[in-house]
Amino acid sequence: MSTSLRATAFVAGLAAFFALAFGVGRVVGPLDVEGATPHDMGSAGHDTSDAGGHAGMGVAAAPEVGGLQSSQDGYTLVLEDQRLSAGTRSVAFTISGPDGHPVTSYDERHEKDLHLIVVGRDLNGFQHVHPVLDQSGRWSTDVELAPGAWRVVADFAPAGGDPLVLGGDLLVPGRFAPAGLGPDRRTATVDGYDVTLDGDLVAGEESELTLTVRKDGRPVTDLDPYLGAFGHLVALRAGDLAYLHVHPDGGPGEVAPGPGIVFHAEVPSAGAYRLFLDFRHDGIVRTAAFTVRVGEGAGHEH
Ligand SMILES: [Cu+2]
Repeated sequence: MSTSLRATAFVAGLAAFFALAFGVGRVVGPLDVEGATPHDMGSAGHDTSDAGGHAGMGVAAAPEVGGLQSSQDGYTLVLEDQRLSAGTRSVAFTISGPDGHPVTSYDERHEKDLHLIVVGRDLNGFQHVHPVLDQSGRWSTDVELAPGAWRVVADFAPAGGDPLVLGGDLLVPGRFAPAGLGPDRRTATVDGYDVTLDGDLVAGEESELTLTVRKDGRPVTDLDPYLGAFGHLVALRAGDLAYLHVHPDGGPGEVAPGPGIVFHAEVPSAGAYRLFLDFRHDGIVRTAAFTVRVGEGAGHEH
């Protein structure tokens, strides 16, 4: 191949890569979030503070998803570096407010002022971390980065304001072989724990999911509370990484500490989703990952 041909192929390859990394989100999801700002998914479907809610409305209101844009309602996620090298790296950012200055005051939700999800665009490498805020409004935390395109999703509520979920891209140079989504996966094994997902997600409808934790084949009945719940479930839609954060029915003291953790979740559309369950046992937080495809309409089965 001549040099110019090679350059052309390289540019075409780059263009394809960027189309994949940045374009897909804009064309895949017919996601109308107008009038439906992403709310705290902890109360998915039960939020009565929002006049009208989304249940029982004549027009199907968009389920609450977030993370698709870097700026909303005057608040902007500003990543200090949009390119970082691979390895254990400090990711730093600010949330700039309507006055243009970094927000320094937040309302705590689930025991933290801000929840940060860092995940590969291919839905691998999921990390749910809690950055540290300094007096200037700068957040920072260490994350593990492999080469590829990453998504950074910040879930927070500015003091006195509505909850927001903002997302930004982070690029890590190097040799990158994107992993395929793979087949549906309803059982995950992590550090000797088997976690099973029961229940079906239905597009545009709330449905019940039960995640059951076993260790060495025996049900775990003494899960530790983690950030005010026995489990935290994040769902990300393949293709654009639309984000849903779901919390269980009832907290510690209200429901049994395992083996089953019951969630109510609503996904905005048909398609493939990866679900990540964070749970804590014997003092250690672990993450179980599942892959679920959601069909059009109700009761889809494979
Ligand atoms: Cu969190």
